[in-house]
Amino acid sequence: MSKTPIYVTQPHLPPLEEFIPYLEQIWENKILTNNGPFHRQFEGALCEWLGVDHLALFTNGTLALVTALQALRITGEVITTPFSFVATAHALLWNGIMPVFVDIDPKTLNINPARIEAAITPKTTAILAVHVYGNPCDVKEIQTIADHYNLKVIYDAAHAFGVRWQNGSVLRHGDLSVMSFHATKVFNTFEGGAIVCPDAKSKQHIDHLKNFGFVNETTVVASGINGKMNEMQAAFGLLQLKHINEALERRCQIDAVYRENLKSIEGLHCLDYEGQHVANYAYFPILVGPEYPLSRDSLYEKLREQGIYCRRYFYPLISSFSMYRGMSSARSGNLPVAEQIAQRVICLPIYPALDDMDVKRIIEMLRLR
Ligand code: T4K
Repeated sequence: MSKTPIYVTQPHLPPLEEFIPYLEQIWENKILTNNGPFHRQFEGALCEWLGVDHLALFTNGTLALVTALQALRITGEVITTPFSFVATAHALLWNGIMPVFVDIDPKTLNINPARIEAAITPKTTAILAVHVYGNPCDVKEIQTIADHYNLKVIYDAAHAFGVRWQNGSVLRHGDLSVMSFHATKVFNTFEGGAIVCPDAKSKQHIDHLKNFGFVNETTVVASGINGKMNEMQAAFGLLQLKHINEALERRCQIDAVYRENLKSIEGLHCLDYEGQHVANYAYFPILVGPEYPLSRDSLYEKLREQGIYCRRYFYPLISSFSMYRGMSSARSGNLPVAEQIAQRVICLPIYPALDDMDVKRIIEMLRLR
């Protein structure tokens, strides 16, 4: 039995020798950043692969989120989910915006559109929703509410690389969608991110914002930031794109094996997501029910003792961290579904290098054998 630690995820790395020619080219032309040749190539290749018309690359997803909010001039209050990585709400606070947490849907674990209207106040300017685990939000319903109340919609699509919904990329919905290419994601550029934009004009504005507001050598049009992706990241992204289909295929296989085997383990439940979408198998969350002999945390510890490092994404809820917990939308009782899910969820390892023996070993552990 393998004693190699198994993590919740591991980056999919192409053979090292395939990256050398890219490095040689960077060394040769000495352009390391600032919209260099790999950056330009990668933007085009990514748009094509994702099926979107415009995107702006960023050095990481969090700066992309912060910039997306700036680009849309969002202020006041923004309705969002407590069940996400903390960067979602932090991006609001960094912009001086008050997050207003709304409970999640028990099936999708995404923001529950039926709870949004009650949270809207005269100060509300936008909805910041998250396609958690890559499962699409109810984009239609969210847009209907946003149109009615004249709100912007931003999707934190950090988990949604390659996800398709109704014959197109899920990233085309909302005013802007923000992606992350962090090492732990389905597709990575070490660190990285992007904003998917609806048109060339908004992309241009975002390109200015991520480059200090510079339009040319002497003109600054906004108090921008440095959010640029560098040439090393872009080159790695181009190479990764060549391998993304095989990575997604392996994730899909692992997902299927887990689903089949978990059917016979009482008390462990796969996510009952019924969305008609092309998934990316970014995460494999399960919910630990009362019928299972161990609590979620005991299972988490037991797996760790065996070198299987699962994660309880997203526990604790964002709303329970000290900078949020005093807010009225974070009060206990306002977010019952999110609170319950955060106590029950555990994400099993899923990544292309996980072999069949590893998956078998994890399943045996879950059977408590
Ligand atoms: N919005 C959402 C919804 C997000 O999930 C995230 C990021 C963001 C926004 C912000 O995007 P970025 O600014 O990060 O681009 C990780 C990631 O750091 C974070 O990017 C991600 N979400 C979050 C869900 O997970 P941690 O603290 O759990 O990561 P860490 O370092 O504990 O890694 C988990 C496991 O992955 C490790 O046990 C081993 C493995 N690993 C990790 C790294 C970094 C590797 O094998 N190699 C590596 O290089 O936050």
